[in-house]
Amino acid sequence: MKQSMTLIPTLREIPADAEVKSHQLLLKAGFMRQNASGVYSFLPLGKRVLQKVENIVREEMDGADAVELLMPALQQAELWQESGRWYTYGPELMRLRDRNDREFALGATHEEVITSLVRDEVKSYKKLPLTLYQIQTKFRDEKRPRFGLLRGREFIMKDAYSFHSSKESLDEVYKKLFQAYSNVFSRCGLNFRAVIADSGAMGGKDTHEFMVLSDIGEDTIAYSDTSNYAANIEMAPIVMEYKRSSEALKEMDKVKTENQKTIEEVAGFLEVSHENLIKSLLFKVDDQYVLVLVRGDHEVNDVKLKNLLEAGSVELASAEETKTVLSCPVGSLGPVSVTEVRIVADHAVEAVVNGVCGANEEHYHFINVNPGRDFNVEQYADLRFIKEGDPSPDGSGTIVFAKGIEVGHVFKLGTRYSEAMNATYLDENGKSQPMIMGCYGIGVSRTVAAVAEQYNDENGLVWPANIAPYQLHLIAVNMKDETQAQLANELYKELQGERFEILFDDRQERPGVKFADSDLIGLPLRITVGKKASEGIVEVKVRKTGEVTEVNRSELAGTLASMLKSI
Ligand code: 9G3
Repeated sequence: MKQSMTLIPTLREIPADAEVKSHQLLLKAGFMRQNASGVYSFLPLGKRVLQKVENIVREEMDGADAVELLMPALQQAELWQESGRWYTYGPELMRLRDRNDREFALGATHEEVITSLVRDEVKSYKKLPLTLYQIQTKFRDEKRPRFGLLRGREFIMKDAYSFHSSKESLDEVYKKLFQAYSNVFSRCGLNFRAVIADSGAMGGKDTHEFMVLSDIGEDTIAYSDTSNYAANIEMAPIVMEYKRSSEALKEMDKVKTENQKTIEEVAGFLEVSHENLIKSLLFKVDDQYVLVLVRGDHEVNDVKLKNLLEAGSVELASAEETKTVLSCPVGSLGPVSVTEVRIVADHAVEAVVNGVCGANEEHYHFINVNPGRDFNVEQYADLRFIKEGDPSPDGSGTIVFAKGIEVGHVFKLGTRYSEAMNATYLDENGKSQPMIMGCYGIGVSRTVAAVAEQYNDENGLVWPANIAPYQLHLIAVNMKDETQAQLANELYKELQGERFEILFDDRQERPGVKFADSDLIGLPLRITVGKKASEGIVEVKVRKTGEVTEVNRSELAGTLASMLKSI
């Protein structure tokens, strides 16, 4: 492709509202442009990278015996009413009415559509297992779109759905797709981890997220410093025993804590360690209130709380709500003689001896509080976030945190949708059974941004050869110089003939501008036709290392081919 024929509007300045590298560079290098908040156009270079990622996804999905189809983005409300999700999703689900005033959703995901399709077309166990996938635009009206393609409101997802007549069959396909996902992200050159994730509202049990390690990731991964254990921090279970001190139980007493509100202040004033404090937080769980207790040095894990109570929604109660429900300010909350709400506690609380907690009276705390003697807990459970330094749940090593960008997510759904939507098959005994399902997503446009996030330097993008928009960037230092222009045009034709993907900067621009744009766009190899054109000698520069070699035009194709294999 000649640059005089395409559209690569590089910018001199970094756009002000772009906060992260990938967002800045994809805009600056002319790969994409924003249309609206969280809504982007892929310009020609961006589209080519997207295409490369999609092709890798297709190859790996087809290699795992999945079959591609294409479902509509316009989804009838009736389907979402059947699954119940029409009522449980809020403003994030984009809804519209057609000319006959019929209601539709713009597809945020396709469990309902695919289940209704398979329900109608598959009746016998002989047709199972069946794994279908699509690569398609999704719509989710994010409250705070940000970081460019990393959190958009319209994005490209590969979503796959598998249907089974047994759990073993689901496990088999899950494993195959798990491997396919690892292949996809490895081939994209990404440094990723598969982490145990929380299935959340998706129902099924087993689920993993594929996380690209990045400081700007929104998710926190808890991983072992010695084994390959890795889990989303929301999910990581605590597997440690809490030792209870052998000191004698003391008389509970109420003390004035005039100006101490926070855990820090109370601990400092009463000279107790955080491990000896009991923190009480009031949560609104669906339509009831629950008092949750954790040790002073721990934090409540709302996802574990939600899963324990099998709740639809879990929200920390506001200060006003707390005042209304327990008639005391948040800073003085405690479990002693609380009867208005349920009390659940993290296991660590059970081992507190002669602890401190709020006295449910402003400016007062209790000391020498002992669970079981001074207050009751309806249920002890693992309700806290894992911390760095905690023992790894798999028993080897200790936990370290890292930030991650979720680029893939695989779920074992079970029969959550097939039962809700009556997607059944006749088993070998002619008995009607609900299909067992799995679902598997890759954020394709998000993957493009994740690669840009991991592959850049002070001069711009540095694409891995596998997914670069083109393999070669051909530049003539001076297109007005007859010899240079002629050699450049000849090489352009020759290398295209050799099936290289080549971008030819044939613009009448100053060399400095061309070289700066070339570094910014980040193609793997640059061929410069310059003053040695008359000797048939060109320069080849590796973008990643900056290494430059002079090559005679007669060896150019062979040299380029071997260089592309090794970068
Ligand atoms: C919605 C909206 C947002 C959503 C969903 C539904 C996330 C929703 C979870 C999934 C699960 C899997 C198939 C591919 C892999 C992921 N955000 N999820 O279901 F209506 Cl507005 O999408 N779906």
